[in-house]
Amino acid sequence: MNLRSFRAPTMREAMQQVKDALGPEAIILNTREIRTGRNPLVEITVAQDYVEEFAGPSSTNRSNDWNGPTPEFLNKVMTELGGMRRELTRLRAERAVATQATRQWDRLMSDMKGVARLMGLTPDSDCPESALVMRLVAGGVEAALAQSMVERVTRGIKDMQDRTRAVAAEIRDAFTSAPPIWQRNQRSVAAFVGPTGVGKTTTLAKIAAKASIEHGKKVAIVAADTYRIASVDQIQAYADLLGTPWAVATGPEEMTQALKRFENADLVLVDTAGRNPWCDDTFDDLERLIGSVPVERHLCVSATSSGADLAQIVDRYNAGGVRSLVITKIDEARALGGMLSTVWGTDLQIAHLTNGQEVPQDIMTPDADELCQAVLG
Ligand SMILES: Nc1nc2c(ncn2[C@@H]2O[C@H](COP(=O)(O)OP(=O)(O)OP(=O)(O)O)[C@@H](O)[C@H]2O)c(=O)[nH]1
Ligand SMILES: [Mg+2]
Repeated sequence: MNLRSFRAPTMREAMQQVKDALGPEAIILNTREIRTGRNPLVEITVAQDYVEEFAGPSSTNRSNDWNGPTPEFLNKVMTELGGMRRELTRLRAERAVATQATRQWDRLMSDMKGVARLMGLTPDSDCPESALVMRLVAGGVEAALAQSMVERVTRGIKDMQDRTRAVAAEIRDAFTSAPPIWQRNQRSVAAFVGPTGVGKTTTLAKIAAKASIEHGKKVAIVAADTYRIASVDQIQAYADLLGTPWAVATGPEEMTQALKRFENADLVLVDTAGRNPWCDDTFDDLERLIGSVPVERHLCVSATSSGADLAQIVDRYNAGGVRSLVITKIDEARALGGMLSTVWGTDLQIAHLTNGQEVPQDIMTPDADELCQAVLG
């Protein structure tokens, strides 16, 4: 598009210039006042080629027998109109999608509020307590636990930041850590107990490797999981890899013999069978196997379990005495708040977190600040 500007002291004079130069059909695109010198000027910008195309090249000297816009001009206008129509259709479609997304989002929020109400929460965005509870629930904390913790900890505190600080301090306190199993000063016998498939044997192998290779401990392994086919082979494979002595114990006598055999080891690691925690036989068998020998029990639970399940699993195993917790598979968990259920209301400490399948690197000691941040966001 070819633009042309006309300047004059007044609008009337500027318009006259336009008319004189391009005729009355000139298409005005913009007018503005210019204050560069002492006296202000008016500037009119017109689309010159539109005038020429609209009225023909001779439009400026046009006589009264003008017959309307040229066919070229009409073609051009029609093409541009077609383009605009397509653009409008596209924008309408975009707006429809956006409106649909907004409706879906509103429906989702309304569903969430309904669920929260059913859970006994009060998802009132104006209520600061509720905002904190929702934040914890979003971090994976069980709803009932989030609600009761926030209510108890923030009672009497008015300021929102102080409330958040109080909750954070409570979470940090709950996540106290036990010393790493590979760093004990005295000889210890550590049995890994817990539900099926949570990573007991893998964790044992990680700790065996850390203790023997990085901390120079004399390590021995007892394979006491004779419930699952191939579990002994798994232990043998790790023991051979690490050059660690090992033995199998299928019952209490063999367990006593194995511990006697390894009485000079700094650290004896006992692999137990993963069993259904809701089944009483599980605990009877476990007691029969390790109940009468001096063994510390380290409960392995997976961070991928729900907070409610974790709380009950810990309850059941803690009845037999648990020395520390190992929380496994944090790499697979979408939120870590469920972990709060393992320690809340207990004096249990977390010895290790595991975050992958690689032996020995995917194991770490917990950091209360980091865990608190992961839960509270
Ligand atoms: N992603 C992930 N996988 C893990 C972790 N720890 C163990 N695993 C995997 O989980 C699976 C089960 O691990 P095991 O060590 O055999 O579990 P277990 O508790 O001994 O199983 P049972 O003896 O059958 O009860 C294996 O595929 C491991 O590689 C972890 O921290 N993260
Ligand atoms: Mg195992």
